[in-house]
Amino acid sequence: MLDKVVIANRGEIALRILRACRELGIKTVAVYSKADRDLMHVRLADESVCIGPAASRDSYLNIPALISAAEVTDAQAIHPGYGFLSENPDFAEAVEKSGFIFVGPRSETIRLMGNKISAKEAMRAAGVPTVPGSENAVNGDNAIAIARQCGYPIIIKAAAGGGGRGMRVVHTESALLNSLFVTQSEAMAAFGDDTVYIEKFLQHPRHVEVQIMGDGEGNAIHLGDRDCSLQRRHQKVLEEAPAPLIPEDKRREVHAACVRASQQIRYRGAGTFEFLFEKGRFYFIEMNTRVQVEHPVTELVTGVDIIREQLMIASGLGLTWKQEDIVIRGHAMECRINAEDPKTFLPCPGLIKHFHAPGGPGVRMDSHIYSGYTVPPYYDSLLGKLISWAPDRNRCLNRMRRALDELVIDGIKTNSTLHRDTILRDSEFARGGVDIHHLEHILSR
Ligand code: MV4
Repeated sequence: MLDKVVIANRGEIALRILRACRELGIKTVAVYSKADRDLMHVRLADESVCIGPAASRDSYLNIPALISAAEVTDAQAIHPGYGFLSENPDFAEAVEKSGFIFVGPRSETIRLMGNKISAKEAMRAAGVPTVPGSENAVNGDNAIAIARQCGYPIIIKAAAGGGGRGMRVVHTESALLNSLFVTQSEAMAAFGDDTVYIEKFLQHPRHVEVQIMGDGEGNAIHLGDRDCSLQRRHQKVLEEAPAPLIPEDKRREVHAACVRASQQIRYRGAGTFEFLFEKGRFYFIEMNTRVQVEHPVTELVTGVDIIREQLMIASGLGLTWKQEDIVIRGHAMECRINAEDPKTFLPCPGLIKHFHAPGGPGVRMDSHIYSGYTVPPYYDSLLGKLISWAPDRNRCLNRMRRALDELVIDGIKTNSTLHRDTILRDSEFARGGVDIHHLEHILSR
């Protein structure tokens, strides 16, 4: 078992990682920026190291500072959490070249999946269904023919993009070449790589993803799926597991394909296959090589502690669970609680005068905030995640409504009213299976 781990993150996920380490008897090193001295996990960690000024670029994204923190504390491993450097192959490589264990996949796997063209190619080769489109890079010479083959509308995406960055929808051939050049130059500016590819544009998909875990030696399991369709401007707002209203044969098929692919690439750690689901079919779009914000809904329906498994795998102890022991039980839902104005969606940092977390049966709150904590303005506005579990989806919804009524966060604005008064009162959402446009649709009426 690992002896000491550096937690290269902040906020709720840093606290979540600290909790898993504690339960495994692993010592923890918190790293924090000058704006983050008062973070909950910094107080609880065995050791802590200030890694730089408030700006992420100078602290949570500072690779030498993070590796130095592992060196001075004599830690063995670095857990990147999500965001920041979690999917940066150069970071994973630097960690391992410095003699530390990166809690995540090999850097080559991160690099393979970071390029969306090579990710799709690897998945296609493993028998995972992908969105129809160009199998290679697209340029001014081949774009027109490829787009005709797909049929309009098409979407142009940056190979180095992902998560909604660097893409453009094209409806007609007359708009194609201009859109291609604009997407290429935006991709160059954003990622230093102007490679783009084309896909058929799906107009009303749901966003369904499959959680997998692999030991790096060719053994892998799936932990079922999640529906993350409720989003605004590519920011997920509410997630649930399992994805509602998917035919069971289709569900089994996509789970099996993800396990096969994970085994084929000898995937190590926690990973997520992202799919668009439309008209009864799954289409792979991207793979995330990190633990995700919404991992708790999967934990609640499987009973698997995903962060513990990541640490077990990084320790070389393999997976605790066999596929036949994984049973999806009941339904779970997660509301992301952000420090933001529920009307304008603008961030609202500041002093939390009073905080009370909901509790009772089937309720979990993953949050680092406390009464008297000041939310700094420098980072994303996630205050925490309120998660409910119940034997079925309807009871899970009722339990979430009840939990939101118990939540108290005084002093700053939050989006908890958006959850309680808009999303959880919407009859179409209550039926289940709404598409990725649904939240923006209900917000516009
Ligand atoms: C698409 C798509 C429709 N058709 N690809 C956005 C984020 C990135 N992961 C991929 N995205 C999309 N890719 C094809 N071929 C629609 C989206 C999309 C989306 C996907 C998932 C969740 C929210 C979304 C919001 C807008 C667009």
